[in-house]
Amino acid sequence: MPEYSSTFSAESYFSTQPPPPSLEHDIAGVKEFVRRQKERGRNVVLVTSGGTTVPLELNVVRFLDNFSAGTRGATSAEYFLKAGYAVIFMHRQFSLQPFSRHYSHSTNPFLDFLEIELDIEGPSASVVSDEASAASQICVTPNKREALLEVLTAYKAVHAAGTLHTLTFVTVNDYLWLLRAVSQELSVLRRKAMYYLAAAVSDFFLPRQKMSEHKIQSGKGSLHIEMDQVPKILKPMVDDWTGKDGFVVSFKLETDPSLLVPKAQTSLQRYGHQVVIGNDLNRRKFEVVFISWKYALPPSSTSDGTNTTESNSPFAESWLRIDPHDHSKEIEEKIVAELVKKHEVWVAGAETL
Ligand code: PAZ
Repeated sequence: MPEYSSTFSAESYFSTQPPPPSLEHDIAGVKEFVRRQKERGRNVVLVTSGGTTVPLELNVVRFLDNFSAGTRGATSAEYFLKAGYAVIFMHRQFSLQPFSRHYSHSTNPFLDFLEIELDIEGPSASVVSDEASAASQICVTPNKREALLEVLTAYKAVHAAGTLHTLTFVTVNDYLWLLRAVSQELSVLRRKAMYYLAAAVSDFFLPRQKMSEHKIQSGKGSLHIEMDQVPKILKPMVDDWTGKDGFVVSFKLETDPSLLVPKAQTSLQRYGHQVVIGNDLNRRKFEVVFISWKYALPPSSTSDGTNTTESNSPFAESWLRIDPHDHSKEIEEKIVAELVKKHEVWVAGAETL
């Protein structure tokens, strides 16, 4: 491997940091999935979801994590499936997944709505014995049946259609290697591929060459760790890995609301993709902002997109909102509906959205 340097371009990252051991196997599965969807003429969306970790040791005991439960990704994946897309769901191991997210162990544990119904021919219901459990059946609590049936029907239909392919990552290194390889596989679909990057990706990491092999010992007082910047991969993703044809949607998470729109605009300008969805940490479940291009393809002029007045700004800004108190609605339904419309225009080959 080439020598390690402390600033990483995407290229130097991949030539100095090792791929995850499962990469080849994972990509063989993706290749086959994409081939089948291409044969059927389906649009395919890659949804990334959940947070990446940064291990501090090679034999990892401690790691830094990025905030994300995986709600945005798992919920959006369901709406994309409903809209007829095939979905590659690339998520952080053990974060929420489409369909099973409705029965998360912490918010809606499934054991709580299952009931044991004892066989009337069997032993008395008041006696819990091995014999009784052998003669009993498991039933769903009546008032939970309708919702479960709806989720289960959609889940079984997706399985039967073979339109959902799941991949997992844990570390930021797993994520970067997978993202590159999956994007390259998906690029054969040209404009029919969408990339929906909702995962919360670490900005800093410890290169393998700097990591301690064993658990960092605590006897020496405070701990000082200098981390390197994770390379900005959106540019190579847009220009190279997806062959410039993919419809790329990235997310921008901020906690200072005044930064949301300018940071999303800067990101769109810098990477030249199609849409940035901005969300504020505390309002993300009921409000997001779409930043896209107002006129045509990203301007390739010398303008850096700053110092523009509202009327000559190249950016379109549109807010999507739902009622924060109405828990029967999910903002991802609106996000996905809006993206499907924009993607249709993109697939048709138009230069404008
Ligand atoms: O997974 P979740 O629903 O808890 O959170 C979703 C999110 C806020 C991580 C996502 O919408 C997002 O903004 N992802 C990009 C984060 C970033 O700027 O790195």
